[in-house]
Amino acid sequence: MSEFTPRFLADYQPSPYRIHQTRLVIDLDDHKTKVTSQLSMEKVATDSQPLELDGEHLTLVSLLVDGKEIAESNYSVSDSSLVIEGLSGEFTLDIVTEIDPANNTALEGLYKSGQAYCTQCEAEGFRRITYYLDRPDVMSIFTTKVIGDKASYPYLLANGNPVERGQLENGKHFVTWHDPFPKPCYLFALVAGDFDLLADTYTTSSGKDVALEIFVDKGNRSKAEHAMASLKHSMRWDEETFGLVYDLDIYMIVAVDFFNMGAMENKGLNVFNSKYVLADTASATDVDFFNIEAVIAHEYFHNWTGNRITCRDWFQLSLKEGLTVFRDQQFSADMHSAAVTRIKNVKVLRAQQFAEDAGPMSHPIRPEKVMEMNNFYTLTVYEKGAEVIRMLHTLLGKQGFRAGMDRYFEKFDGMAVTCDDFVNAMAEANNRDLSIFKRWYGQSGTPEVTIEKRYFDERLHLTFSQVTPASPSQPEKQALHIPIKVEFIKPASNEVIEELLELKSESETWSFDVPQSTVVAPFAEFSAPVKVHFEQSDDELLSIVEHAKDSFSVWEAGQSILRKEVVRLMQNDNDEISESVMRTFQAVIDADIDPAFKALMLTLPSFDEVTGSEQNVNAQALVEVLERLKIFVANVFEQPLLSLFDESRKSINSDAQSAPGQRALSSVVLNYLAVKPEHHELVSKLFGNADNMTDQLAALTIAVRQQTSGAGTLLQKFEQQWINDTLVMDKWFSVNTNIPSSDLFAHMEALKTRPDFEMTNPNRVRALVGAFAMQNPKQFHCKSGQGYNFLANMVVEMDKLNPQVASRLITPLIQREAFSGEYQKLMTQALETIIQSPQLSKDITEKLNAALAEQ
Ligand code: B3K
Ligand code: ZN
Repeated sequence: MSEFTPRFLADYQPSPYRIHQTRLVIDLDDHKTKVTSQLSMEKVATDSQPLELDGEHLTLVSLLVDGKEIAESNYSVSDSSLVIEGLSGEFTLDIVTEIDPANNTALEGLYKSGQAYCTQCEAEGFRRITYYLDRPDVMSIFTTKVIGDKASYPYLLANGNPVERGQLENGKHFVTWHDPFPKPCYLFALVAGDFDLLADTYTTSSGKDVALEIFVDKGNRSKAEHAMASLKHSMRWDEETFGLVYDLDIYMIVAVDFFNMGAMENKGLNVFNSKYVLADTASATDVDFFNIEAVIAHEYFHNWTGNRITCRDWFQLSLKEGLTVFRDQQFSADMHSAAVTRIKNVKVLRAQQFAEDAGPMSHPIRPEKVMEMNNFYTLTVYEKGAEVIRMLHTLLGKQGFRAGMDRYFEKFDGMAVTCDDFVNAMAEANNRDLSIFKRWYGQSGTPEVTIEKRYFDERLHLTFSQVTPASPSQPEKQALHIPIKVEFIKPASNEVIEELLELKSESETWSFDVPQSTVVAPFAEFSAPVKVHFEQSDDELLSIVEHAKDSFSVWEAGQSILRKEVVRLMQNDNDEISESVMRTFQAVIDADIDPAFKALMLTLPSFDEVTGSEQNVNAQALVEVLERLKIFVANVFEQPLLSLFDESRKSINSDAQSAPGQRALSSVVLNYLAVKPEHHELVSKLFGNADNMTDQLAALTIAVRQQTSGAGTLLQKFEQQWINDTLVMDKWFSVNTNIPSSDLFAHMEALKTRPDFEMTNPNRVRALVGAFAMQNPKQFHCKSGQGYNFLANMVVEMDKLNPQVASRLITPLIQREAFSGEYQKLMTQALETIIQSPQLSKDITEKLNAALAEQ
């Protein structure tokens, strides 16, 4: 099992060799693409280390050093490297390799997505294209000549600017691209295909015209308009917010159907999963529109945070990812409701990152040990990483943060640096000591903060104590620097006072000159990614719901009441639902607030949000309690909910910015009403009248989850309408996995045999397998273990084709910590079946090792 070895951050050594220039000629062919690479190199180390180039799945055709063949005794080739001895000073390598893109189902390196060629090199995919120093601190100037058949591949794209193009024999043509900015090879990209092109221009704040080009499958041009608008908004926002202006003459985005993740920020040539580009109101939901804008922005922002300044080594991934996620979150907050955006970010963090941090793959945002780098593109590195950046923003203020960013670019532009370099720039520019703060980078696990409140001497005394649970690799955890924004709500006047506290030791007490029954709302804006233990009465929480200034605190107080109720009901299953839940719902239904915010306030904590913070959970009991609460709300508030549904439907003006919020509210409300068969007609009506995907999909999902009498017919209608739209059919596959009864398993087996279920397409596999495991807790955690076994089998099948995607799918099976013993046992049994399979990938092996070592 352990033929794979991990790498350690502590072992970092600078590269003994540099690559000044990289000149590539790539002659495309489905099974025999010829890659000619000319590298102008220099040995910078003085010892006798040989040159060890990375290379996988390559056939070496020829090798020249300074134009001459070298003796076979001077080099050796293995399945992961090409090692050359006896090099010194400056020299040139000419390496010719052959690759087989059409059989590349791992979708790393050069591969085919439908009829087009495209690449994915981050983290270590360039080594599947040619032998190279495949590490982010080796930065080189790239010139790339792409050769392909002109009729099949009219567009030949690579990074930078096009400098030459021409005709060749046999119907071939070529385009040569030059990227003037030195970059690591993970940012290399090549695309060849026949596309529709949406073209536009953007004039930067410094007056330069930039060509913007979005390439999509034929017939989809109009579906790229939203992506284009999002790109322009992102460019403007980065100029206004951080003074960052785009640096090349052209910015290209290509949408492909076969892609392992969301998108990739290759310099000047982003490659995107088509899911994050294509949208129109008929086929994409409001959430899709929001996500497209966020991902377009994220990849664009990487041009500075990631590309101009990149990572010294992959352990520093959060340097670019945490920072860029923070930037895209701030952008979304500025473009939409800041409150709603923040709450949605926190929901993801608490439901998913907290579970990761409690599970076997728990790691600091700067990991110390990695076996397969692709396993570390995690919620921890991305989302917790963004929270760490946000804490700096909170501690330093908007201007201080900007000063730190300016310092970071002054010092490190064009370099490959570390997370410490970033924090040092922030500290220097603000003259602050951030040495304790840096511990956030090296310590794993979710810190827990306990708050104690006492009143004496006419002052309120608040004691904050922190502890981060020990983990196998870190038995001793240190105190962290935790910014705590607190709101005090004074009695009678309901006047609100805000304070920012900085907890830097295990425990500290602060005193405040406020009246005795002042209500405390801690962690306003969710000012730190921690779990909070604070005994508060339902009356105090309701007072926060009604009077706090910060919307996050308002939402959080409402959710606390509901979470407490869920936990209580799980322990005492015959109990009545409490008065406080009624009062909370009543207050929210009556409140005159933004519909999108109201929708969030009316949403019960999700299954994952509860398991993200509780232990020893009986999964079926939790499903049942959440269902009971839903029925209770539907019964008690039937009339007000019906009115709310009517009102929100009537007030939708599909052209207005408020439409997504109104639609979200109406579907949250309908989700309650639909527990009563007499309201099923509302569901089919919403489906039948829908002129947009948001309503159509919401109605279909509710129908399937409630198993309304018309659910089957709606599924068929939806399929007939959208059978030719791959992205919409992904939604259809997902909805099918929401069937709450155990008939689901036979149904999923049938879905797998459909000709349009392709195991080689990650979106399709995620739509079926991922959606099942994430969206249907009742069947995933069924007591027969069938849900776990289904996932285990799919992981094994997928691992043979695409390890990276398989390794993501396995997540819900390894995160057993929250569940009670019987569930943990069944999950472990499913994992043990996976380990029986021969030739598991490095990706899956790393996760299984971690998960099974825990037992
Ligand atoms: N940087 C890429 C992620 C690459 C993942 C490789 N397994 C997309 C992003 O974060 O913007
Ligand atoms: Zn990113």
